[in-house]
Amino acid sequence: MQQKLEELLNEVKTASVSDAAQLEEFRIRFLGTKNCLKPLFSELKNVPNEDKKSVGQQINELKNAAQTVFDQFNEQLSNEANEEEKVDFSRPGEPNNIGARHPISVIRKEIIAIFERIGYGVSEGPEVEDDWHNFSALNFPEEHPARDMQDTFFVEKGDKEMALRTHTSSVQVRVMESSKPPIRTISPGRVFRNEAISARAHCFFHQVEGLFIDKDVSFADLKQTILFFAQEMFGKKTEIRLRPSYFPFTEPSAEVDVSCTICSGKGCNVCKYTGWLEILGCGMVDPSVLEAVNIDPKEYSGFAFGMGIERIAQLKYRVNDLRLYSENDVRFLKQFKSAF
Ligand code: 2U9
Repeated sequence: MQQKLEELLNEVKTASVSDAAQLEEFRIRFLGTKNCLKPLFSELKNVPNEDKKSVGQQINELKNAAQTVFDQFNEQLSNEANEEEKVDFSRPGEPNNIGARHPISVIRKEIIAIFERIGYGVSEGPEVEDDWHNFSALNFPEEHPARDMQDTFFVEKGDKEMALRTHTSSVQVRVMESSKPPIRTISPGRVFRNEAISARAHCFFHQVEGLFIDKDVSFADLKQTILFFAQEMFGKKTEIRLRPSYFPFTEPSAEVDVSCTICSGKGCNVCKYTGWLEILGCGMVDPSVLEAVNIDPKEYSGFAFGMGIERIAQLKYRVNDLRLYSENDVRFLKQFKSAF
């Protein structure tokens, strides 16, 4: 027994541990549930009575010595591990992948900035609209196809049937109801149409619509405003042309083209060899729209215009699949670094 104790004490004192596996081996051997000291405690009953006390003490001392040696090695190993984790200040930095604005936001901000320079304010309104603000006040006849389920998303709000707005003109109806002319406002926002999703159509997109109401506002004012916008957006040499069109809320109405931003009007595959690209629709606000919001059309006149932000982005960035704008693929999004 005495000899065994001395051997074990010697083993503890001369133990060398250089990694976590060896430390674990040491722990299991001397401190684990089946450690090598346990049989010594069992053998204690065979030791003569007069020696029991001192042998018991020696086994306990051996156990304490094993614990002390374990603690020392444990601390030594964890210090070494911490040493390895220390920051290496000479390492080159990780690239900082900061985000970029969404192209729709970039163009929206750019359009807003252009119109703010000529005195327009920004107005916003609800995406879920009632029939009056989305259709009736804007002179849509009861049987107009845009009111059809196939073109508009209808939703129920309590016992009221509402629509997801199909244009932001509804916001401008609200502005006309709550303020008096002169009115000069643009309304950016998301609009919804019940269309099958493809490269050229989506069930939602973004618009900026503009409205100018005052005394003696003429078609010439409209044309000059659109020219200013087109040249600010696409460059000073940009030309515009107006083609007659029809909208329920404007009369007369026109669609506006800009000279092709690629070939400057000479003809290329972007403008399909016409030299022109369509950018927006516009017109003089129909007198019945003014009447609907209690503005006297004999005293006031005005013009309005509307454009799709995706369309302007498409022309600026050459992106011709609408779906890319809402898929949130970072490889697409990170290409649009901008001042805005
Ligand atoms: C009020 C009265 C009239 C806004 C207008 C257009 C012509 C137009 C389209 C362009 C592409 C919609 O995004 S698009 O599909 N818009 O052609 N929008 S005039 O007319 C208004 C607005 C408000 C009170």
